[in-house]
Amino acid sequence: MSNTRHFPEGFLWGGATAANQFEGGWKEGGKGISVSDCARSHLDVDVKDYARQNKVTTADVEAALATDDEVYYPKRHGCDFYHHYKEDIAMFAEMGFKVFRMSIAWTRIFPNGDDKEPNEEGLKFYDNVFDELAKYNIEPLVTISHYEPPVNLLLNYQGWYSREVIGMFTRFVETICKRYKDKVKYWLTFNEVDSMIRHPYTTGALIEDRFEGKNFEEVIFQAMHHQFVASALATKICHEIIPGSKVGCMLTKLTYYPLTCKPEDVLKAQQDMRSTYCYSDTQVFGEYPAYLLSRFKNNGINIVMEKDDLEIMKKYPVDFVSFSYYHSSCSAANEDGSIFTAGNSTNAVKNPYLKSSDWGWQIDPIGLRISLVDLYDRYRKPLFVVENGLGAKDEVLPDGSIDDQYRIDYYEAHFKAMLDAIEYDGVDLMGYTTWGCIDMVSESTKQMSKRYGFIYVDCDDYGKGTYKRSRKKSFYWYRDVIKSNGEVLFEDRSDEIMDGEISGEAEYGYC
Ligand code: BGP
Repeated sequence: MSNTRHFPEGFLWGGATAANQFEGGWKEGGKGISVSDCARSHLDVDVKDYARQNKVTTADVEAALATDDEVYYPKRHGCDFYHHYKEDIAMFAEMGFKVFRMSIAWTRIFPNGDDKEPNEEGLKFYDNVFDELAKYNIEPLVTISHYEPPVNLLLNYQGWYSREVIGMFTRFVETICKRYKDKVKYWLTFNEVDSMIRHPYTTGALIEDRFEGKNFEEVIFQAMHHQFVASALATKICHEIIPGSKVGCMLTKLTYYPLTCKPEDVLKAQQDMRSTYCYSDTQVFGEYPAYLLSRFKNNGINIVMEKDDLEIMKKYPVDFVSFSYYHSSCSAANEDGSIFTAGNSTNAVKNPYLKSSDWGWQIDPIGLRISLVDLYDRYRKPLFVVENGLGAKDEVLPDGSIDDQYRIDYYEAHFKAMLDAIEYDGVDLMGYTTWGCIDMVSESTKQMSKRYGFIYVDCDDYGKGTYKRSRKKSFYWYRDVIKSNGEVLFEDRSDEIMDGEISGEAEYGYC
């Protein structure tokens, strides 16, 4: 017996990538060097040790700039989309993608950020990519800044702490909006704008040792203030140059549950949630929430603002809210004796009811529904899940196939939770792009072995391999989900259950 539940007409199914982890060609076509090109992998440390991985010094950047090595700087080669884009887009089309999320590397257009003229070869590359997508009726969803500030801004300015960077960024935005006005309708300003707190180097081109004598928390919030103003100006520019364009903010949705019903734990969970909402609150409502202003006051943080900043932020809020969701975590007022696990560039108190991925991220499809409901109730703006997925170790079998049933189980449970949020909770969800629809270098650990894709890329943690693409089992499954607009998720599988292959509850890979 089949059921007719399905996603709304026109639902934007697709996949997501970012130039800094996927594109490669780091020195080709006139491209300049970005902070991500200088991000060293940490194959030699515990993958859960994010604090160490996120700590970058000026000496680290100087060492990176002195070498062309790609083994320890894997974002330099990425997965070579630069040379494989036609083949990759054809495979996305084969899966039936309606939308493809990608970023434009700032350094491909303005190699140093402060250049007078844009780099024509870089502009042409993205023309080619957008034209290829158009051939298959795939809408691009473009992240303007996804961990790609030019390293020049770090070395010769003060990264996003410097006010001048706003002008450089808006020139970049104006250039790409004018160039791609007939090709790109959906835009995101800053990927995970909140991530400046967790990894100020990649998000804001900030290194603590360059701000001696300053309160680094204040430096981070000053840089973030500049990104808020830049984001509002980018929204204005997009709307003016491309009538009908839609511009979204992008936040890391870190969902916290109280570890117990002790009021102290509940309060801690509320505060933890606010610590992630404060940035989207600012971009959606166009003003700093009172609780963030209190934090500034209580921590002695003084943000320097120009006369019109608050007015600009108020005048140009985002059109929709996009977010990444990978896991949930627990909050405990007293963390003594708590078990910790890894999360998305953060550490989390473990939830005893959840299993975790190979990298320790706790798998929680219901948490996605809870997140959607919370965000929609809070903002009443269309939502877009632009990252969600399972980083796992895949094994290529002797016949070349990859049986990633664990990934299918993960997605199936999350898709059902998403549809519940739409159908039962009234959430307005525009679309969904899986993170890493094709394998690429991981952001946190810079590993290739942490794979998210439906498409396998033959490349190891040291960059060795043919870079040949192949289809995993999940490739065909996602194709069927998109083709049926989700109906296939509800097909009767009693035969399979009798064979003992599938149970009502998804089983996930975990460590
Ligand atoms: C998000 C980033 C992505 C991506 C993803 C998965 O925070 O926006 O760039 O990489 O997390 O994280 P990781 O690659 O560390 O597994």
